[in-house]
Amino acid sequence: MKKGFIFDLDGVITDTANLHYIAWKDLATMMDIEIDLAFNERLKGISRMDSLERILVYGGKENDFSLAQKETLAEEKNKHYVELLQDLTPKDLLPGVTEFLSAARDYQIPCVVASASKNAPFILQKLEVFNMFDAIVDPSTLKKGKPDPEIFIRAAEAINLSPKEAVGFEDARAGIEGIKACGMFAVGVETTESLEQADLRIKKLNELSVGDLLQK
Ligand code: G16
Ligand code: MG
Repeated sequence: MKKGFIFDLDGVITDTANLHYIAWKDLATMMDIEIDLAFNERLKGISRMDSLERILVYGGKENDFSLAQKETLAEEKNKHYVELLQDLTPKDLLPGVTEFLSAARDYQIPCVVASASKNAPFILQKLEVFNMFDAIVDPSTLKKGKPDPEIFIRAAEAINLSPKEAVGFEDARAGIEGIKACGMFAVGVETTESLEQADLRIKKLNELSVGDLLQK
């Protein structure tokens, strides 16, 4: 019997991958690096600084910048990304999310956000679902990013559960790996990536019944 739900944000609650892509692509172009949508898949679920590192390695420029310069570049990308987030509304919630969160509330099942994004609280406010969550893990307090399970362990702790008592929802391979590594039941939301490692694979949250999931 499961007692809590742990949600990734980008790709599960809403899809801001394209906004991340626009902001990264602009920054990469400025550095003479060409990225495409296929490469963007490799940035899903990966923290801001790790994403920048991957872009620099991809462009063969990993030794061209100091840490301070990289921090400035990451800040620039974030400024652009936050500008793009201003237009977000509840219409940008992925199908079935509101219904699923309401059903979880009816069953008195706590919900937590385990996102690599430091913008998660702002995004949840724009989507008008901030109050549907009992906790949001602060990614700046983590030692390691996904695929490390730390964020999912911390999310379960926030609602006084062990990872085995919770269900984790993820759209990225790195996230599914983290969920499985701490013994949590993994629901893979397959948008673009296929998630063979997940215990249950769906396309949209509205395919699931909260009652059935709690029995897993
Ligand atoms: C998201 C995205 C990643 C992004 C990361 C950090 O993670 O999938 O592409 O790099 O957050 O975001 P920010 O720059 O806003 O801190 P998730 O875990 O919600 O899929
Ligand atoms: Mg994601």
